[in-house]
Formats: sequence, structure tokens, C-alpha cells
Amino acid sequence: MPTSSYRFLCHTCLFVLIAVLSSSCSSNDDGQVLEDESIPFNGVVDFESLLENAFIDGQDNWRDHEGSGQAVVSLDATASNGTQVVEPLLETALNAPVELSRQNDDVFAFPGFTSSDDGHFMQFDLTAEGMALMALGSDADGDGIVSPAAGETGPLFGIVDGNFQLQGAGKGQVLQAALGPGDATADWYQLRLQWVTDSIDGHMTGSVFYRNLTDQDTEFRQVDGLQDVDLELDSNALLVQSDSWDTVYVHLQSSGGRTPAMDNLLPHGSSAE
Ligand SMILES: [Ca+2]
Ligand SMILES: [Ca+2]
Repeated sequence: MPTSSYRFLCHTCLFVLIAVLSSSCSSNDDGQVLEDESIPFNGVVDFESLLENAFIDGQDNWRDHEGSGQAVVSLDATASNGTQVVEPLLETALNAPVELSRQNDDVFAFPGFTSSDDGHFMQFDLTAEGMALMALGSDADGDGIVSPAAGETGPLFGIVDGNFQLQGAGKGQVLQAALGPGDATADWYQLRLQWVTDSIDGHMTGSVFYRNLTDQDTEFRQVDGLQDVDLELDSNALLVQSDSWDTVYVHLQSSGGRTPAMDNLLPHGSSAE
């Protein structure tokens, strides 16, 4: 190959390198580097690409925690979902809790939350059987998973035995509120934790909203008793800051023969409806 071709290749490589760097970050007129725009908001984990009737552990970067029960990818049989979902393995002895973590990777990634994310939210779909909870966090102790017990997760929210539940970051205060009239435990719900900047002290508070997908609710309803709750993001028990969150944490547990299911995890939404 003649020398000129090598020179051409080097220029091409340089051009590609500059293009890659330009696409992964951007700067404003002052030269200040802005947030990485390659991480999209509103991305949803819908489990559709996973192998059905198989353990979720090891698929799509999901890991179940050591000593936890097993969760499986299964096809939901209801008209209100009817897609692939995740649920605890029915035969899991003694209703063992299932804890799962999924760290951001090239396939799916979400950005952490900052103090300027007023109105942003976390959201997922679930049934109200047993226990189904979700949180975000980051791995402080380097064992590849995040857990509330290790102080690695922010607010944990979901449904526990027919009650909406919100727990502050770092295994903080637990608050519950009953399902609304006409809300059956077998129904599918879309549950949203919306972040609100408190106008008085600037702390992040959270408000929980839901819609009953089985009843074809078109509007979100507020969960009375779970509005403007301190998310305890400044708790000493929380070892990781919300802007570093890069991992989804899930807790599923059957109860009294009732098995929960979850779907459509949306770790960081920015477009309020
Ligand atoms: Ca699905
Ligand atoms: Ca960890």
C-alpha cells in the first residue's frame, strides 16, 4: 500500500475519532461540557427480547442476588398486558423473596437523577398480588448488584399485599396506602413515582400516582397518603448519590399463593403527561 494511502487512513481514523467524541458529549458556548446526550430518557425495559419460560438471571444483564429466589420470564395471559413479563417462580419454596439487579449497558441505560429533575419520574407496570417493588441505585461495594440492605438504593416503591408502598432511600421510612375502590389485586397497574422539588427547603420529595390498566384508566390518579413524601436522599444510610444511579433493583415475592408480575420498567422518565 503506498504511503499516501496510510496517510489517508490516518486522517480517516482521526475524523472518525472526532465524530465519536462529538456525539458522546457536547458543549455550550462557554466550552462547558454538558450531560452525555447518548443516554436517553423515557427508555423502557419490556422483556420482549428475552427467552420465554426461562430464568431472567443471565439474560439482558439481569442478575438475581445470591440467596434470593428465582424469577422467570413468562407470557402474561390477560387482555390488559398479554406480553412477556417477569414473575417469581411459582415453585419458589416458602415464598422466598426474589431480588434482581440490572446495571446499565450498551443495550439499555438510564441517567441518574439530579436536583434539577423536578417533575421527572420512575414508573413500572405491576399486578397487586404479593409484593412487587422497584428502586434505582449504584453498586457501592463492587459486588455487581445493588441492594437496600447495603445502602445502595434510593426510594423503593410498589405494591405490597394490596397496598401501595413507598419507602425512603437507604431503607428509610415505610408508608402505605390502600388500593382504591374497585381496584382488584389481579388487575394490572401503572405506578409512577414523580419527583418534586420542595419549594421551601429544596429537598426532593416524591408523589405516587397510578392508573388501573385493567380498568382502562386514561388518567393517572394520585395515591392519597403518598404525596410530597421526603425521599430521604440525604440519609446517612444511603451510600450512593442519585446522580450516580445506573442500576435497576427489583424485589418480587409471592404471598399466600398470590404471585405478582411486573413489566415496562421506566427508570427515568422526563415527559410528564
Ligand atoms: Ca412486556
Ligand atoms: Ca453492591
